[in-house]
Amino acid sequence: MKINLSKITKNGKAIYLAYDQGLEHGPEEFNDKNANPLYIIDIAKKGKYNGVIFQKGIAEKYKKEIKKSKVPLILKLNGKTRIYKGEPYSPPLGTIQEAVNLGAAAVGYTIYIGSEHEGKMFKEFEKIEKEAHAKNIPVVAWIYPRGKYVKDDVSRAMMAYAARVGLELGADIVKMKYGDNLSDLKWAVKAAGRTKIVISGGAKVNEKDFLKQVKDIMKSGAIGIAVGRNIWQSNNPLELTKKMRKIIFG
Ligand code: FBP
Repeated sequence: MKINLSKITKNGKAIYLAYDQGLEHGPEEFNDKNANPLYIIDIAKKGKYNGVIFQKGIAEKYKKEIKKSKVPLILKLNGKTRIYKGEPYSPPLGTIQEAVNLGAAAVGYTIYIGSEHEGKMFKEFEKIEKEAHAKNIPVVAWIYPRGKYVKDDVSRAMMAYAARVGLELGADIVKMKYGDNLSDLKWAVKAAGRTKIVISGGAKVNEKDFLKQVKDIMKSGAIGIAVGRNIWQSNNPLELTKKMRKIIFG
């Protein structure tokens, strides 16, 4: 099924501002400024992001401001904390109907391939995807190889596997991790076929390293980045966004 991605891309490219870390990592990732979702909405708006990623709670409580910002909402429909250290499982936390009610332009869903619970996540993803596509809502799948059987989640084989699983399952965009080897990433992009790839930002690094990563992403054929900490933990998120935009959109 061909889903229209025009609401969450520009000239086939995309930058998304990810802010589901409050659930995934806990508020230890935040400071006085970026603990406030309004700060994030402001960056997303002024930085002209093609999407801002929130869990349902923030999307509901800040609905008015998100709508006013005109930044497309990508509603994350599952998630977990990192307190439990067992085999990873991300349960569904919201529905497509809720995404529609919140005005979401797309939905996001995490699958940990390789986990003992992989099958359950596949099944739950399938339901979400079917309902989303019936309403022409794009599905962004966070595909992260993880669990005790995964030795190196960003090896050439694992990156390509993550990308390919996205294509096989029918995701419109796969959000995946990058291990700093451009040729591996190019192979992963190939493995994804017509499913598009965006790369996860990762933990904060210095500006030079971050922008090098963005350059690699664009050389690989991926369509862009879904970044959180490197932007909203930066002292100057809009300056950095400008530099990132220049690389992505030219
Ligand atoms: P960052 O740019 O901050 O790494 O965000 C990307 C992201 O995928 C978030 O959407 C998510 O909360 C987080 O990373 C999950 O990271 P992990 O599962 O590796 O802890």
